[in-house]
Amino acid sequence: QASVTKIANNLEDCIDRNGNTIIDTSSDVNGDGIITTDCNDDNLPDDITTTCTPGKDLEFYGLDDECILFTVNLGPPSGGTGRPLALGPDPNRPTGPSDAWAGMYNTGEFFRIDGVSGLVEDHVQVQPQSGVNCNPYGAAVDFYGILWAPNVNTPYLFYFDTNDTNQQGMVTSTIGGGFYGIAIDGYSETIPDDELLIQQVWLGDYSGGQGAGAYRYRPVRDQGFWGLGQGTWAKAVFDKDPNTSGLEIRQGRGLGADNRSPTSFVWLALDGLAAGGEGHVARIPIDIPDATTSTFGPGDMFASTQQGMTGAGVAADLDVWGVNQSSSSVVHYGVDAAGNVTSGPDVIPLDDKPNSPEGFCPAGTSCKPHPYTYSDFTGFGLRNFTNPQGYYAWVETGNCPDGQTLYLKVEWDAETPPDTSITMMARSSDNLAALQTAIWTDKYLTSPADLLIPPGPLTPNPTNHIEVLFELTTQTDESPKLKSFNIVYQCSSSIPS
Ligand SMILES: [Ca+2]
Ligand SMILES: [Ca+2]
Ligand SMILES: [Ca+2]
Ligand SMILES: [Ca+2]
Repeated sequence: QASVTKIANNLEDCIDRNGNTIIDTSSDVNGDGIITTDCNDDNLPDDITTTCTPGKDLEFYGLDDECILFTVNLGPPSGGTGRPLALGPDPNRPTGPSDAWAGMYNTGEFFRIDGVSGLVEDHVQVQPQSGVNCNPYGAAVDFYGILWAPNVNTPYLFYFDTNDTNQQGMVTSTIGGGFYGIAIDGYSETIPDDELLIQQVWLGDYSGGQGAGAYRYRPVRDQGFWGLGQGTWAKAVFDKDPNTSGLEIRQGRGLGADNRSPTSFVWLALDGLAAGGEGHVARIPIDIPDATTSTFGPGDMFASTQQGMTGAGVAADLDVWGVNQSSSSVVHYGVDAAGNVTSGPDVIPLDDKPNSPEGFCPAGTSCKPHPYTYSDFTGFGLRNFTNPQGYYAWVETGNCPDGQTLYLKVEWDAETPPDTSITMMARSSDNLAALQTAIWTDKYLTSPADLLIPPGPLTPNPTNHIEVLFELTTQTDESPKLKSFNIVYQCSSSIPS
């Protein structure tokens, strides 16, 4: 059965389930650069009950790991093939975890999984389009809430609106197609006096052989849902690197876009899976010309020394990482502000039993890690393109007698360049613990916000505690600035009647 598992990345988000006051989670206890999964040398992964061989540290907790938050089973009890997974905003929860969209390759179904509870909140059957069944392989959600999902090794790109899931469509590449991984970029266009965020869809080209690369789809964004299928295509291909001993580049796989300026780049994994082939990270400027194929050479290809690169992605510091399925490793490249690769590949092995053969485990096959990703494994796309909002939250407690603080207004001073905005919403509670689950007002668009009238009123009020949440958004390179704010209240007993 297909499933989705959520794993916390920060210790503060993990749960001390066994009550021993510490978070029991896998880590590199002895500092040798790798987490050893088998400290008692029985060729089985350890868990919290494992007694290590003397001199070794327990570094791996398996399913006892207290940073594993939940697992959700999806689809039929057997036979389902879960493939695409993408994160997108929960409109009811502007702060905190995104929701996850998980798709089924063999049926074209998508499930919306709540990022906090793990409950399946929505089930979408993507309908056949023009006689083509949806067999989603990857997925990405864009800024507008559109989920894009290619059929693998075809020219078919499906999409639907996550906010209105009956709105579904498919667009067919006009420039060939053997789609694999998927990414969204931050491309925008200047329409007279206005900046329109377009966000292009990038797809690895799996069709194979020399000349592999990626496809770029540029949807029309100012014509409603219909316009999403009226866009234009381009292709980037890569010539063989003459300095590489391996013979072929083979397939384009996963990719990720950065947000460099003035030129942004997409970073593409070329898997190198031909015998002896070496994987490369390849670089494509996101504004390659429409309706044509742009060819790139060795200067835009960066050798990895590793095999089977399926993922390429951008880190928060704008450095680039490749993930190598065959070699069980990742590679890191230092990249400067202009997009020049300045260091690397730094190879980080993930195989903690390098001296054991591939079949060392009882299963007898595929016992090594073989990491596999072809989408947004760093979260860079989520933070910068899917959900680029910033937030500022503040909790204040009135100094009136218990339950008698009447919150009147929130005033703020801000700079909002064109196509940026700052909105505010508030919630209140008599006790602090309940504030975390209190209901927000709708968004106030301008200062001062009168908390006694719509889009409020704030409820309960009078009360004790208030939380205000400012949301800062931009559709350009410019950012809004919240310079100061003030919460106005009085004690309710002092209201003149
Ligand atoms: Ca614990
Ligand atoms: Ca270690
Ligand atoms: Ca073991
Ligand atoms: Ca949700």
